[in-house]
Amino acid sequence: MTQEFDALLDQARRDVTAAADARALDALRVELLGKKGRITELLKRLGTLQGEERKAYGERVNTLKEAVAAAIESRAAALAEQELHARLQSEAIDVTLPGRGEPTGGLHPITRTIQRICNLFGELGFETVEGPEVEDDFHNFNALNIPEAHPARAMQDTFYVMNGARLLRTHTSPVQIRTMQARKPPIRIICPGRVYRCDSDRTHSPMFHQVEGLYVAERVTFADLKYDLHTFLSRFFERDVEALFRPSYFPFVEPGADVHMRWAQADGSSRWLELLGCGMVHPKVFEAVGIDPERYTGYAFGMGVERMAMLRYGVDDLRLFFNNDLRFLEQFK
Ligand code: 2NL
Repeated sequence: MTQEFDALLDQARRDVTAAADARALDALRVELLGKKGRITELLKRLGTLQGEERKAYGERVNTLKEAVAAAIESRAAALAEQELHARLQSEAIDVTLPGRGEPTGGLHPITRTIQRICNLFGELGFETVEGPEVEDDFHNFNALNIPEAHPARAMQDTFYVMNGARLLRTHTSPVQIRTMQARKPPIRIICPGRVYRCDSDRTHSPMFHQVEGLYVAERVTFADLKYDLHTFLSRFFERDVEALFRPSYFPFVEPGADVHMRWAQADGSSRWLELLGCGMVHPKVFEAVGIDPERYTGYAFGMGVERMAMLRYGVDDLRLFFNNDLRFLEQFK
């Protein structure tokens, strides 16, 4: 009898120690101490015994049962401890590690170029003014002395909306027209924004950006225009730009000019690069907005933002600005 108990306790201890996890240990608990467990079966034998024999047997079975229960409890505690340790290991957080940080956004190179242009003209006393992108004939064409037959007015060149009653502005000049209508000189403004032309190929986008400038006051001269544009260009390109003013025609200025700058070539030579258009505001434009051309003069200029951005950043394909490819855009952060 004692031998049987000792063997059972021995085996039970070995099994309990070998239980790899809580589930295996639980199965052992049922097998040994459960309703139909081996020790429970031993206890049932009590009913067949009497007197001293029964008492001695009962004590031994109880001792056995407690020893098995103690082995199970101690193994359970060890397993719990093990599990806690494993969790502490796997869920450990090193609070001394540096943060991962958030991905940062950045301004589009066209936006950055517009801001740069407006800031530089701001240093020359210009105020930034914006206006509507959907315009009417008067502000976009008539007030600018653009004749009815001018090709810019044709359907192929301009996006008309509302059966021709409105159009998408083809330049930002209407903002200057509206400002001249609303204010009295002196006026010194810079007008950035989106403009639209019915044009789409390798070098033309139907939507692009322009910055136009206007300075109206008494005795504004072409010398002011040359000085201000030369100053701007030198600051924009961060070097002493050599500029060339070549006569050119725009209906809204007289005289008019294209501005070129000397551009170094890879082979050491240089060539003239056209950058922008400019001129003295045409008297017809002043008349259209109610400014006396006998008292006031003014200069105006206009430049394409994409072109300025391409030159500054060395971008060779206009379409890169509109593809929204992050591999391109992330280089400007
Ligand atoms: C170009 C040429 C130019 C203007 C824009 C202008 C505006 C008013 C009156 C007179 Cl309200 N002129 N703007 C003048 C000359 C040239 O732009 O090639 N732009 C990309």
